[in-house]
Amino acid sequence: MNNILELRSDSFRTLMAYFRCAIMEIETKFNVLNEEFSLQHDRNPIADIKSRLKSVESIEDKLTRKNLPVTCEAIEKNLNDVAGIRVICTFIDDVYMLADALLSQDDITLIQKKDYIENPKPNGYRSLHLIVEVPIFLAEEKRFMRVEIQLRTIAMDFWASLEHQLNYKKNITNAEMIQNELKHCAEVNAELDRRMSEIKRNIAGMQ
Ligand code: 0O2
Repeated sequence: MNNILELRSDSFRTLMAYFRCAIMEIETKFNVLNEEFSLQHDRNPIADIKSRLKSVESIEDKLTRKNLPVTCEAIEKNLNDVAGIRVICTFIDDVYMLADALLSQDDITLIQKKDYIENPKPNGYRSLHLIVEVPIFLAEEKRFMRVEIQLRTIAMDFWASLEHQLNYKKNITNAEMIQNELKHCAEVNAELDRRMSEIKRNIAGMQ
């Protein structure tokens, strides 16, 4: 079959449905953890969960960029971010608590971890990225699907969303001043996260 046409085929639609199921599985796991934590601690560690399936155009672009054939097989083997979930947390501690709780579940396999909170990107980007494999249970089979999870605080999400709109992958030339300003904002943001965590700890100590 013509490579590009394969992305219009039934098998492609089925594969995308499997990725949607994987998103549902992971979202449910985070919702359960949020519920349990809020019962125990009277606050929600998760402020918001956003999910997205990579668009056909982005899938095609990414495969082509990587010199891979535009096929379902290549997607399953090589693309880790077709199913993406972003978990927006209240405090930095919540990011690691939720990541640890998810990764300790016996049906979750960690494929890759990138800690851009511990080691921010040179532009100031901060988030914890996990690639995990989760099983989805179909009528007659169990399939393991990969999902990219980005965990970050509200402050990190605020910065990343604005930076994405303004700058990310836009190849702005002569923009040293803008890059420096964005990096400075990321550092102010990180300080804000630290101070809010400190306030949380102080309040907890008073109770
Ligand atoms: P979009 O438009 O958000 O979908 P790979 O995914 O393997 O090709 P990489 O760069 O090794 O590439 O993956 P990494 O570092 O885990 O980053 C993947 C995703 O993190 C990006 O997805 C962005 O969503 C986010 N991200 C990474 N760096 C930045 C950054 O500097 N600024 C912002 N705002 N977001 C970032 P996509 O598919 O590249 O983009």
